[in-house]
Amino acid sequence: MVMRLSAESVVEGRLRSEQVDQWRKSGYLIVNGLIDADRLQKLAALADTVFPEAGDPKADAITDFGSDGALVFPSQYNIFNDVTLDAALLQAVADLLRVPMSDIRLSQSDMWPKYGRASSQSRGDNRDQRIHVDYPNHSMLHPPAWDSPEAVELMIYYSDARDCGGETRVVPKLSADDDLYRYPIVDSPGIGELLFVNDRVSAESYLAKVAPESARFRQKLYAREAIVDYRPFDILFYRHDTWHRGTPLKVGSRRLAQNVTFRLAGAEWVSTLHPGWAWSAYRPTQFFEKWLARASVDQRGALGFPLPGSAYWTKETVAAVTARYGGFGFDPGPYEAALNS
Ligand SMILES: O=C(O)CCC(=O)C(=O)O
Ligand SMILES: [Fe+2]
Repeated sequence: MVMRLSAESVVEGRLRSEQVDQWRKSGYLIVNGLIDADRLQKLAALADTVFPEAGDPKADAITDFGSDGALVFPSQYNIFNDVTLDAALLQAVADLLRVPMSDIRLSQSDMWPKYGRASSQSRGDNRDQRIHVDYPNHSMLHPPAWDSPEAVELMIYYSDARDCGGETRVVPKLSADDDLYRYPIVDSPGIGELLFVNDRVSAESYLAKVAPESARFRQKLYAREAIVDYRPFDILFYRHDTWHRGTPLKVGSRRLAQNVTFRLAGAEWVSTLHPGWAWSAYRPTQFFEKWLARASVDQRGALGFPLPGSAYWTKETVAAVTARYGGFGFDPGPYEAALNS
């Protein structure tokens, strides 16, 4: 019997210390109730209109992760940005990494659909994924020692596993010297000289030929998988070094989920996965400037906008930044106050 994991609730918007410990020791944590449900409901309704319905021929071309830019940060839709940088979410990430909120930076937010099909189309298909860790496309390096995590990955589910299946599976880390979490983590396609293959059957037959010891090791990972039995608005917190994979959805169904990643401010080798915000600040609608002007100090901080008290802020820079964003409602108050304190 494969173990089914379900969400624990969050009270008063803050993870309990046992929940933080679980993420830090086992590599995953599933919670519900962290982000306001009305907010998530609004975003779910938006995503429903952005992505093709199950059965729409347009869905046929979608066989891998991501929205291809349709719903990534920063978005023309404020609700997407505000869920991405939700205050309770930022606090939870800071709690998991055991750092002040000023030390975390956003490096990914992508909301995407997955569709249920009877068979995988190619080696790159994400229908039935090979067991993997996510660090290779997030980091130029390798995750540091287990006890010093530098990033938090999370997945917000907007669908119900009872309707569409497609449960993510994770391999819980059982102890500090768990064999399945041997270091460095190299037993996966796409690491070192091993070619990237997404589909489970193709990946395992490839590895059986070119890396038989890894292939045998991976059978133990599959044997220890646990199922994330998600409900709408559950959040799976995991890590760049957590073994996990996506599994097939029920044929004819659609799952909506959002992947978000935060890194430590100092971990510059953890890249931002989509184009980021640079070119967004030059759009005719000025959506990014408008959102930034109204964002909270902490939301801006998670993008690297200097916090009150930073050496960047002087009387002159406060005035200059206000000259840029004041017309959109930017309040220089917090930055000014820190100058005078
Ligand atoms: O679809 C899922 O449940 C997991 C996706 C995933 O792990 C990935 O695309 O890297
Ligand atoms: Fe993954």
